[in-house]
Amino acid sequence: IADLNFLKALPKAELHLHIEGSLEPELMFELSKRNNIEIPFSSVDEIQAAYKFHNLQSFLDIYYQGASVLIHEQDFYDLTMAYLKRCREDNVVHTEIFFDPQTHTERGIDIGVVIGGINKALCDANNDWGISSHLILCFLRHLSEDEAIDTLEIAKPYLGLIKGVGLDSSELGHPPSKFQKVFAMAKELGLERVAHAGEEGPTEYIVEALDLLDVSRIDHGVRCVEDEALIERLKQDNIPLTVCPLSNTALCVYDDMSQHPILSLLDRGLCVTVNTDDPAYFGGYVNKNYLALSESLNMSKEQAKKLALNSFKASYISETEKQKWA
Ligand code: ES4
Ligand code: ZN
Repeated sequence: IADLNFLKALPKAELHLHIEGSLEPELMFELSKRNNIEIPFSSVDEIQAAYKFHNLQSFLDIYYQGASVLIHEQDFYDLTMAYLKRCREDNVVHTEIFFDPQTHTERGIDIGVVIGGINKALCDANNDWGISSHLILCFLRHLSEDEAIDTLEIAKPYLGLIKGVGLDSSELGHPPSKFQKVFAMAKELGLERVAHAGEEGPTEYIVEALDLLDVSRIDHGVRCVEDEALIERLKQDNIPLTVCPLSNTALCVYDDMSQHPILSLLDRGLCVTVNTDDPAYFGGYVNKNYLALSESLNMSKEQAKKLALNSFKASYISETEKQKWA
């Protein structure tokens, strides 16, 4: 069985991380004071006590509220730098970071402030620690496609800093088909495409993301286990899944980690990867997610190595960079 020291030593990439979901209660509390933003908690302990979720929506409500303390470029820098420190501790040498511009522009924060602060931290971590990264702009699927198109429009001056687009937030009732136009525009602009699908939503949403949004990765995707033909297609077409074990148990997608299908999907030849999603809310960073698989699913060292290798294969680093980790 792969123990923590073995897992720590493996070089890993993270491909599914919402930067707003890395806001630890301590920093949230500090920023609420620094920026004079009211949050309905009077201590770090009270914030932590509120983190009991029963589905995706019950989490999202608290997650958007937490993000309201982020105002200045320095706040986005501090947020991102704190996450990158955790990457360094966990031997995560490459990370592809989601951010939700609409969570901030809706509150009157300029997208340049958001991207500027995040990007400065990414540059510093690359220079100081050799951690490489890409940024993926996510559209909030509970909002309209027109609002997603507006967001892509205001991001145009920053496209040199953005690798791709994604689709997140409330999945049920907001199928990928709703965003066909904006994903076609993103493709035209040369951006990579990913989408959350098959976390809470049905397998049809995974198929739609592939057919209508032309995505090259699926975020979560765990409900593919319900459709044999889909599993075969994901394998044939080499579509990776960015799986988030501790997220899935925190949001009650599975009652217990022992029920998680990630290792059986791995053994069936799918390119599955291990990620944190929203580590400040779901109880741990990358190594803790790997460790949970060892403890609950008896993950072997071979399986852990394969998962770490998959994280580079599934990433958007160049083929020459991939050689380094092969
Ligand atoms: C998310 Cl776990 C999850 N699912 C969908 N959207 C999200 N945004 C942040 N975390
Ligand atoms: Zn996610």
